[in-house]
Amino acid sequence: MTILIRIVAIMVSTVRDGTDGATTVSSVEVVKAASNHLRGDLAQELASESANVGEDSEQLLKFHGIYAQDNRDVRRERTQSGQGLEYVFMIRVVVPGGQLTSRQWLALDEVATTVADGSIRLTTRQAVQFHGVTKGNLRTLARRIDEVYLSSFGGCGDVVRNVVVCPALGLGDDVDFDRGLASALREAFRSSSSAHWEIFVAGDKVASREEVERPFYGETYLPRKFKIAVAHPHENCVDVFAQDVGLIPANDPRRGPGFTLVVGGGLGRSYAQPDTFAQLAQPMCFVERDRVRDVVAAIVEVYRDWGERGNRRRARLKYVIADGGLARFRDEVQRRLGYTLGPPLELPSEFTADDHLGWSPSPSGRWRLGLHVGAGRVRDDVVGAHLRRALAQIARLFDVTFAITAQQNLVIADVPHEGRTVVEAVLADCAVRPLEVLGAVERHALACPALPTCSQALAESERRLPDLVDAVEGEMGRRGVAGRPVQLRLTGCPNGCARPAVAEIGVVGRTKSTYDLYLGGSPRGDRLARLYLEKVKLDDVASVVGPLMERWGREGAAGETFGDFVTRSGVA
Ligand code: SRM
Ligand code: SF4
Repeated sequence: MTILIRIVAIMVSTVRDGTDGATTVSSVEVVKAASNHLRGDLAQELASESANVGEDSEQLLKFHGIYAQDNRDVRRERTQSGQGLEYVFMIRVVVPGGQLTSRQWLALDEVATTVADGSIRLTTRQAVQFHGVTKGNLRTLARRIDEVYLSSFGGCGDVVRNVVVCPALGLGDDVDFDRGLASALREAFRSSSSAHWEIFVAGDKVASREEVERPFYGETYLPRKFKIAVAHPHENCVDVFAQDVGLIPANDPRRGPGFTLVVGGGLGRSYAQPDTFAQLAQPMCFVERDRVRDVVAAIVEVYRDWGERGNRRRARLKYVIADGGLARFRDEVQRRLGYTLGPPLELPSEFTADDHLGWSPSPSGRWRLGLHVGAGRVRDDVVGAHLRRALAQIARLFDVTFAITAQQNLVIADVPHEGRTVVEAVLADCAVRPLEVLGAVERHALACPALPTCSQALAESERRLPDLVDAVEGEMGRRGVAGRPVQLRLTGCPNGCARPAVAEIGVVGRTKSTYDLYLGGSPRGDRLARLYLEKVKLDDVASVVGPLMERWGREGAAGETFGDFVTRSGVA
């Protein structure tokens, strides 16, 4: 990038905050402004011999759904031996509402073998990640998934991210709900730059593609990421209160079907910055169905203009609302819309969370099977099981829908009645563990990828989850509460990608060998867990929670969850 472009970028990227005062912008803002709608030097850098890309391109790649990483397992020895880092890339494919066809699944399965590390990783936002891709294979991957109408564009970066929808709702269980809402929102908030197509798919410029960015993104896009989820009217498997905007379907007697809109949630924190915190989204208004897109666009615009552009750690919508107040924010959204928003409806009193596992009939007369996927990692040869092979076989046999859940699991939907036994036989043949043998903690446990790929990881996560689950389940057996469901979520740092901040037991990486222990979130996702103990070794987590679980068994009310018990009894 030439010096002149950078200077111009610095000048144009001085933005104004809500108080009309000029702010200094971060270096990422400068890169965005000078990028010619997310192009920068990407084409040249991808064509170069080098195994990695420069810093500016790293930032731009994120908008294309690509993270530049290195294998941290070998970082030290390679650096010591002067070899340099082992550069690999992670690609996050956008899957609105988590739904894929059999054909799309087979394309992902193929890519996992041909250009990635052999695994398909289902994310906590119903997307798909590929790990261990080399720079030279990025275009191959983009082209292959484009053939089945998939893309990683917008999987990361300062844009509206993958829209999450409760799978039951997305698969059409509620007649009042538009099954296509996730895709419609994806389309509405997808960047209109043709940069991704040019650089990764077509390989050259296609004149007919749009060149003007959408008004709500402008030249410098959003201050940071923006997350939207749609809950089921009666259950919260998507963690709707952890989102920038959460939509809870509701029926207003006067205004008809629509959504209670909650706003300003987010779970990431930074140890280095005490003014960062996890925050639940608050109810802001009721929105009629046909106004959803416009209202969300107005919210995104206010965030674009008022959000922090200097300190990226405080650049999320939750801080705009926490600092300026919900009333001021709502007033501004209404002013831009030109009409008054209705007050939010009462949240449903029975708001539970379903994990969508096991067989269930669908209203269309077909069947669904929810499969547990440990930490979302679909691969072969995990303790003798071949889940990836089984899923590919099912995709070849049936025209089904694969619906990824926000718990990193997979629902195989639209299975014909007579196909049930075939699906079961395929799974058994590939030694996929049936639901009945899963432990109560294992069934609900989540873990983020952390080491060796995540550059932000302070500690292990996904790789240590099985040990932690075994230890907690063992402790529960000894404490007389075996088999009772408990939600355990483990992350390698406080960014909170597996949402430990709302878990009954949240274990959050603090140093290489210690974790902070949070207790008291709720399976309904409507309460933050509290810090219980700092710097615990992972091997000690089970023995720390053991005595509390024994008390839960002894003193807890009938049916009371662990998170509710520790909160009610004041333990956490
Ligand atoms: Fe996340 C960054 C993985 C859901 C909060 N997240 C990252 C990165 C990209 C690390 C990085 O910046 O270099 C991780 C990639 C690691 C790797 O090797 O794969 C990463 N996040 C994930 C996934 C794959 C975790 C998973 O186990 O599935 C999830 C992908 C979601 C998707 O498909 O889009 C994922 N991340 C979340 C969630 C949960 C959610 O959205 O429901 C959160 C908490 C909610 C929130 O946003 O507050 C989350 N991730 C973060 C943060 C903190 C953001 C903040 O503003 O506080 C970061 C750090 C950052 O953005 O700089 C981060
Ligand atoms: Fe990486 Fe931290 Fe997210 Fe885990 S929680 S994937 S360690 S950023």
